[in-house]
Amino acid sequence: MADSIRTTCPYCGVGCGVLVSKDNAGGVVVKGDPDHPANFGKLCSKGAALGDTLGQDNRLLTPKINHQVATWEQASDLVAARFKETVERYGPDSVAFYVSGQLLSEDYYVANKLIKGFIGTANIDTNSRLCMSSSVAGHKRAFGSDTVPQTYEDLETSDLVVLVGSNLAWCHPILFQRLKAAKKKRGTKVVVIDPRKTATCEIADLHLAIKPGSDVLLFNGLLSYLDQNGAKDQSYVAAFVEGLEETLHATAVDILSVAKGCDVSVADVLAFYDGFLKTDRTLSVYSQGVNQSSQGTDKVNSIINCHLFTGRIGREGCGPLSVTGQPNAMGGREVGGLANMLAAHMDFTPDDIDRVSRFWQAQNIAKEPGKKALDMFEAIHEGQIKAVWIMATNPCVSLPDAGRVREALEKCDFVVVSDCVDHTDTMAYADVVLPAAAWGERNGTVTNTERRISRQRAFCDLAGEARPDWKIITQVARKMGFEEAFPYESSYDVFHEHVALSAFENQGRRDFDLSGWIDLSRAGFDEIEPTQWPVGTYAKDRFFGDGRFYTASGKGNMVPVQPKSPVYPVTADYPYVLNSGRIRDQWHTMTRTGLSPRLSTHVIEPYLEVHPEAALCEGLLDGGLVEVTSNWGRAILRVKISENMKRGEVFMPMHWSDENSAEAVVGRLVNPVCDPYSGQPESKHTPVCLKPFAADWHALLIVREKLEPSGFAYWTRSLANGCYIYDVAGVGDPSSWDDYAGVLLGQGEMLAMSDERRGARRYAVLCDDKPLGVMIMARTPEGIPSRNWIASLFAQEELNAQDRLSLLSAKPAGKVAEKGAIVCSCFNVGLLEIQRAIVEEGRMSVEAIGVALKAGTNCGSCQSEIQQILEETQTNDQKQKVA
Ligand SMILES: Nc1nc2c(c(=O)[nH]1)N[C@H]1C(S)=C(S)[C@@H](COP(=O)(O)OP(=O)(O)OC[C@H]3O[C@@H](n4cnc5c(=O)[nH]c(N)nc54)[C@H](O)[C@@H]3O)O[C@H]1N2
Ligand SMILES: Nc1nc2c(c(=O)[nH]1)N[C@H]1C(S)=C(S)[C@@H](COP(=O)(O)OP(=O)(O)OC[C@H]3O[C@@H](n4cnc5c(=O)[nH]c(N)nc54)[C@H](O)[C@@H]3O)O[C@H]1N2
Ligand code: SF4
Ligand SMILES: [Mo]
Repeated sequence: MADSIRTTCPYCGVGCGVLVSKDNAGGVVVKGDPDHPANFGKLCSKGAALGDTLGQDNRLLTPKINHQVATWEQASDLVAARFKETVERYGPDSVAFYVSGQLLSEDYYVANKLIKGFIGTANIDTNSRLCMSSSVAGHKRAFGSDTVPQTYEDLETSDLVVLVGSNLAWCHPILFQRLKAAKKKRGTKVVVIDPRKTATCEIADLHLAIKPGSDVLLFNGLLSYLDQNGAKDQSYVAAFVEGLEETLHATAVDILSVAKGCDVSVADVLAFYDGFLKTDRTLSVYSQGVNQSSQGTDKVNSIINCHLFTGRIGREGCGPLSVTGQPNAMGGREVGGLANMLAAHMDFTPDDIDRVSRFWQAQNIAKEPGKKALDMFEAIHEGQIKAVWIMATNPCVSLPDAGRVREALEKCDFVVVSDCVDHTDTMAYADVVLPAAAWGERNGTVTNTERRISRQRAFCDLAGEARPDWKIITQVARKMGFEEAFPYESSYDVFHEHVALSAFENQGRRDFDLSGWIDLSRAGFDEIEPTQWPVGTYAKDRFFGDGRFYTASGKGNMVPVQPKSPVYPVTADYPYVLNSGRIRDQWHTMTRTGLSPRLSTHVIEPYLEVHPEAALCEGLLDGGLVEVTSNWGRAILRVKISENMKRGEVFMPMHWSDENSAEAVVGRLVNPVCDPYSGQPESKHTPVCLKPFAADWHALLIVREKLEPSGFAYWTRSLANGCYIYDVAGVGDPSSWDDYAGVLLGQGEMLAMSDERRGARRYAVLCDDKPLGVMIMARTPEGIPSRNWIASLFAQEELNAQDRLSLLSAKPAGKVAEKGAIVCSCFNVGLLEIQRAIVEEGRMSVEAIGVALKAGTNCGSCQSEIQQILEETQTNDQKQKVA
């Protein structure tokens, strides 16, 4: 390996550049790339921990047929034969691909070409349907094309940044840091619009905790206010915008109605509207709080309307900016990975179909859009789709009504799953699993939020028999009889064709244009610098500032959108709105971030965040268990009481699966409702009811070897150095606790202790003076001690007498100060340590705490939480002084 390899982070859509080099111990060192224009050398906690995820322990190393090891020859023969047979027997629409924004553009291109061009159906959809499709639909309605007009620099040159439904601090941490730095420098005002108070509110001058789903009303009100106060950009609107009168007429609403409908004060609404009115450089950044809604597309257009009206679009520091989630969500849109797009930003119009079929020399090209994700799985359930190939996504966790998705896959004749790990909830339903190359092994391109194409470059050998996705699909395509159209021997070959298609008969008609790379050599491909498209003759930084849109008339469209009630409103039986989303240190279904002990310390269990009054009303205790039920499914989660929630709304993270918990899959609860234009599911709004989950006992289990948990009413697993930590709870006691502990903890020297009065028991099994397993059982959750010091004993060479005693007394030996929940995962600094630094040492700023504890001084991802701890600790301290 060269001194260091430049590649791109495989997580979020910020698309940070990463430098990978070897260390002296045979491992690798991962650093931010100082020359990458997304991050200039910084990485967030997830990026900084990438090195922890490179091991082969959990990798899928060979193909498997019916869960038995098979050769590539056998597996690809079978996939090709079954898809071919199914198409011959039942027609092309009887098969489907379900793909992902985590594929590289080259993988995506080949999958799209195979199914749309040669199998002859557009039944290919992507998990970006659950992520970005409302933005795509909104953009197309307003601009005539799916174009993101703004760039990251606009975050730094704007005077007002409005964050709508975005928890930027946790989900796009490097953009958050750039914005925070800009705020410090130029005093940028920040407004956060989110029903929850999130870590992002650290930098908010104003937080509008709106009623879930009420965004359209809020932005329609803004448009009316702008109109009444003369904010129309006369010349821009007259020359470049359509739909003005109709939209103003249809959306007119007064501030009082807005305040009432959105459940925020008139003063706050006015403060937001006035700020927007008076600030030319206003940037609206939006994400899943906008997209994942049954009116997601309307929400997008309600925001864009205000920008078109004021001519604040495509200029420095102002415009609408949809931030993408996955590393290659944008690339997927570019190649046409959505069922309703054809390829290279071309649609299912007769001209585009003709153009693409000539380019591909495809006789059998799909003539109309295919099934979108939810409809696709419904068609599988109904038996219309009989063979499906799932690549780089875990729909049994992430799709709404995941119980029904599982039923569908169970019934499906033939299910293929390509993944890089050896176990996922979805894989359990696969007839064939195919081992894909993982991050460090992949070569190709990804496009980030600001349309910047960066290279992913391989820095290690393929694990086992893993292969890059483009190669797997190419092999199957050839075996299906399409050798000539799939001649690719490298990702360069695919990229080259993708570039050529973007340029084919384009002449500036389509925004997506890479024609400047048409003569790029293989070596040139290897050296591509991070570059924003369009690349070539029509290159520009920003779109639409010049008033040229891609609609038929060439004008931008204002769209008359109306607020709507949710399809499933809350009822007396299901009185709370379930919101769901992300936490700082985990990525989606945890197949990769779950492998990092340090990323597992920040949040150790699946939880439900509840407002104190709601908790009181439902009899829920902080740290207890709650059963959450919707019309579609149920979950058991740890209760986290928090003032950050609105009273009627609860929040659960989306990350846990059956792989690492008993019943904490978010998708099982979520209503299968979609936006009518985009088909994007309403993942942020499901009516649920809550009730305390009464367990007879609770236990902390720390074991060296992974357990196959069974018989627990509740369990969840997290990873620590040298051990696995299980939080479990049960209904009914085992006939013998001693025997039970023996089975769970393994063979060795057993230490046991029971506290008959409290009904508590503690066991430790040692082998050669090292702990093999520890179990601490109590009747209530408060009886369970903190895990950090117990887990740390597993990393010790041997246990002394005092350690043994401490295990059984469930108290650390000597005077070990408790850390509390980990806040800074880079330096393993806990809440209690930070509180002590504030109260006992008077460290009164994030910087001062950094100096004392190092917390927040590496990746910076925890700085918002430290700020919140500072505020809360100071308030509590004052309260105590007053009392
Ligand atoms: N740590 C981490 N980062 C990630 C990811 C990850 O898994 N982990 N995933 C990446 C991906 S794929 C994506 S798509 C992005 C998502 O990034 P974000 O969209 O920022 O993240 P979410 O947590 O899904 O949701 C954002 C916010 O929407 C709010 N919200 C809910 N309902 C409403 C509403 O009606 N109106 C408004 N205005 N807000 C509402 C939620 O309370 C939540 O705080 O994150 C990316 N980055
Ligand atoms: N309730 C609720 N549901 C949601 C959301 C929400 O906010 N709330 N958010 C939605 C959003 S925005 C998203 S993006 C989705 C994400 O949901 P998913 O896409 O289902 O989640 P991931 O865990 O990212 O799944 C990616 C899979 O691909 C594998 N993989 C990684 N790299 C590769 C590769 O190179 N090749 C192959 N073949 N496999 C690979 C990983 O091991 C993993 O199993 O969830 C959606 N679902
Ligand atoms: S912000 Fe973090 S997760 Fe996103 S690309 Fe950068 S390092 Fe990766
Ligand atoms: Mo996403």
